[in-house]
Amino acid sequence: MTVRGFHDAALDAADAARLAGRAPLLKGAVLTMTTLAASGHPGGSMSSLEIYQVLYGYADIRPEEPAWPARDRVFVSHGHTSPGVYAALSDVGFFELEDAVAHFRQAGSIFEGHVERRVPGVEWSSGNLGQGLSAAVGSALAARVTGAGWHTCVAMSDGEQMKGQVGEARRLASKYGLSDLTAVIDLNGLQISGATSKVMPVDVAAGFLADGWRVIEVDGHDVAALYEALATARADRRQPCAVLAHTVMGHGVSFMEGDPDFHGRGLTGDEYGRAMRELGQDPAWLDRARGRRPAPVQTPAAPRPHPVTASSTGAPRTYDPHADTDDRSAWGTALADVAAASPELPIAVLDCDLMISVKTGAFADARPASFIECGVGEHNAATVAGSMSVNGVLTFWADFGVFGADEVYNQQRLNDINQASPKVVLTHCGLDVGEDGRTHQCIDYVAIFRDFFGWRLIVPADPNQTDRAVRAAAGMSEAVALAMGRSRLPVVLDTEGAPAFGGAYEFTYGAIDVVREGPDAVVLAMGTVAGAAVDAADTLAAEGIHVSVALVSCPLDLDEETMSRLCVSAPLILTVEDHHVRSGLGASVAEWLALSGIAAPFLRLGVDGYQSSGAAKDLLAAAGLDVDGIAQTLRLSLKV
Ligand SMILES: Cc1ncc(C[n+]2csc(CCOP(=O)(O)OP(=O)(O)O)c2C)c(N)n1
Repeated sequence: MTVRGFHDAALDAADAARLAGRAPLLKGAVLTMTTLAASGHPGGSMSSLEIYQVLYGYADIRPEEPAWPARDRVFVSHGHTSPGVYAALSDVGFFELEDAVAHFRQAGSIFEGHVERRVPGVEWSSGNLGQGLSAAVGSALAARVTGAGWHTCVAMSDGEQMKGQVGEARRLASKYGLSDLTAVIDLNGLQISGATSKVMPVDVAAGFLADGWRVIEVDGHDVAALYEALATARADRRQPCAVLAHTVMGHGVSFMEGDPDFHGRGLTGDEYGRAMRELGQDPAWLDRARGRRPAPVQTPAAPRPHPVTASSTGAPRTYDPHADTDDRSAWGTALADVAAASPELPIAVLDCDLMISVKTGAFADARPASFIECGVGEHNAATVAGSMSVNGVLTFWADFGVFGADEVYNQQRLNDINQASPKVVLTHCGLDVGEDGRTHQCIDYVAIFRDFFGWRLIVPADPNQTDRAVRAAAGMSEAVALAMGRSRLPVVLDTEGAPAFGGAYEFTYGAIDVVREGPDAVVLAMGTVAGAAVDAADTLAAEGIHVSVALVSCPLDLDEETMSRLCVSAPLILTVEDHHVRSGLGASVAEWLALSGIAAPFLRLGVDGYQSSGAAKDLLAAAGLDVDGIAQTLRLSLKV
């Protein structure tokens, strides 16, 4: 019997015969579940079926312990072939086949139309084509950073080879010599609109070869050949390998073979009967499965390992009022401190050719093996970060806001769906980007992260709060985005003239920090313009106008108690932010007021259009977001 781990050079003949003998049953399961659900993707599931049989049959995984930490990682990038994945996983014992067949694509079931991480054996939810290789690269990098010995495999389709992110991932794998990584590509030559060669010609082998991979071509329905290719790939210690598996869409059923119509539809009753008879399977399976569908799903969702977090993060630093520094530098320094305080902790920092601007150089110098330069490949970097975070590494990625958030919205969304916990540090947010102009002004980061369910967003007010927030984020098990501008900022001072966020201050997620108290108005300010809001309040105080200033660092989770205390009887509420005025802090506060039934006079100061190139101080002044502008808005609104 062939043992798990692809250590034998060839598949035992009895094993090969057993797998080949099971394939028609598993293809019958694919047809039964897609016919019962009247939707799904049988064609690709059948072309990939033997690939899944061999991967799940011989990777070093434990069906009885799906989260075994040392397991090989098997990723599936073309998540629409979930029927094939579920059939093959059940066949090695991850769950009962009938459960998946009966509950495929049923509301509330874990057996979704695209593979989902809640299904035991599934490493990564996919369905947005082109991201799976990046997830696998993240896993292979995580094995390296943690010193673990697992091998990573990823199954992909030929259609998704058109995506640019695949090229980004190939190059990163090759650059870092990830020989513990194998991709298997189902080359069935078809996709939704017909022949892949007509939809968009791609020379798959040439692409992998050009990027430094080894390429092995096999018949993707020959389990012995697939096994041998995967064993060869695994034994290769020099480079990552791509196994190009030549397959047939709808394999096993004559009228389905080679017909792209079966990419994405279930069979009619008549077609189902004919197909099952060809496969030697019982067409009565459909009615049996239908009978079971109203019963609850039996398979428990897979356990999720707790992500790695830092418990010691070093002594916080306090920047004094004359520090003349920026949040970016405070972040980079705090990161280096966290790494120094936890020398044994697996930490990685990803960069996309902006190390100098995003201030990760000190970490790169201290931990060069954990500093991963992804080049101009943000889509890949976003997914790599997510995957590393679920594979035992505290993972940071620092980039400009427009590239770490706007550019990669869908990758961050998929990280959310996967409950990954990367820490993404977004610099150059708002108008505060230097003189780069509107293409670089990330004025929508609150809006972006508002759309997700698991992400936390932190927008610190000054370098001291940045320092504390970075250390706190390193200890959080959630995905965290930290957003900041580029400029040097004033240190926010308390009423005694001491740093408001220095000394013993500790960052608490969701807290609102009230740094000035006054009865005439409430100013809720965020991020880059927090210091200006405080100075505006101090200017007005000298004129006899006393306003409260509350600094909101967590615009997606407003502290109820503080909001109520400040807003219930406020004569005027003003939000101030270097962000799109419709979708940032002002939107959060408007929503909070409406949901709380508070009808207070309410104004929003923010960015109401893309701005030109120019110094941040000039752009912010033009938007009324400097000290004078904020003070004047308050004077006019209070009619004094
Ligand atoms: C990023 C992205 N774009 C578009 C789609 C819609 N879509 C689903 S499958 C598919 C292509 C199918 O071709 P292939 O991946 O080769 O799968 P096969 O037909 O062989 O099953 C497309 C365009 C998607 N899922 N993800």
